[in-house]
Amino acid sequence: MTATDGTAVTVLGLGAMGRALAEALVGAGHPTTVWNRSPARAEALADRAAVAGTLGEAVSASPLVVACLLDHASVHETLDPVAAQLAGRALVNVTTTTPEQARELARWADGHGIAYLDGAIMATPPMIGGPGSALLYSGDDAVFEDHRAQLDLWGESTYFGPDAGRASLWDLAMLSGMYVMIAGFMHGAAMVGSEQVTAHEFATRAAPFLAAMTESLPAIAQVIDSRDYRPEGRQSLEFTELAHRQIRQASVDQGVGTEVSDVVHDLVRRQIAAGHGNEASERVYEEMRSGSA
Ligand code: FVH
Repeated sequence: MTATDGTAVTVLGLGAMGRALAEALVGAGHPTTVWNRSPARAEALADRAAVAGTLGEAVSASPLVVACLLDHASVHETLDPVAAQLAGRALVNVTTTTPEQARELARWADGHGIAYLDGAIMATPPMIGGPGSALLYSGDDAVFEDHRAQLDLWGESTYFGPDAGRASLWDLAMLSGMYVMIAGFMHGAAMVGSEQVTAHEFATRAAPFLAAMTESLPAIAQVIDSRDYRPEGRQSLEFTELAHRQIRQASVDQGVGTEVSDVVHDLVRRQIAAGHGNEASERVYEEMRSGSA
């Protein structure tokens, strides 16, 4: 157990993630109070944490209250009835929300005299407190500074500024990259799977290839940030379009769905139709920024 400043912390929501957060606090010696809508999940921690009998007791037990619930609606459902008890306390909400939902919660908290820090967890529950666990925060900077020691127990903490929506925006942007990449992997697995190749076998080759491809993200970013889509040596939209046509034809021939690659193919074709065929494939970014995608 690490020596702590003894700050008491309350954790609301003991799903897979909330429990991991609470266990990290308990393990570091913080007096921890827990509450969960269905009491059985809280009772499982009774030997190490104080189990609050009511939500009001939970909130009143600590200067720092952490909410780790399902979604924005469940946060309001939980916190609205105890807004008065939360007044004067620090609320860190690590529930996944959209940026606008986070900003709405910040305004709600401000209206009730609650210091609000929004958080986004870039980790799975087993990763909490270990290497690779990163948490993004935005909102009240004093909450971030005053409770940095507690927040750092969960992973590397980064503060993105006073706009409470910022951490959520980064969170969902990174999740978009992850989900689309994994969908592309699954499409590839389905292609070779049509010839009895296991997904495992495909993964042994796809993982190092995709890892090598991610090394090119800074170079891609440089083209996008410069807004100069005619640098030497970049793959053109015309070339990328041909590759997508071939991916599509091969998928159809193998009896595999084309939905995932069709999305990218469409974006490429729209930029070509707008007269940019000879420009770098990074121009797809402009298609997305235009909001027409
Ligand atoms: N698990 C993960 O890998 C991800 C990693 C990235 C961040 N997320 C977000 O963390 C939030 C909680 O996720 P979780 O994994 O703990 O989720 P569950 O295990 O499903 O637990 C959900 C808890 O929320 C409680 N809850 C649901 N609805 C309500 C409600 N209307 N009022 C009060 N509490 C509610 C639920 O309670 P119960 O069902 O046990 O009674 C759980 O405590 C989430 O935003 C992820 O996106 C995790």
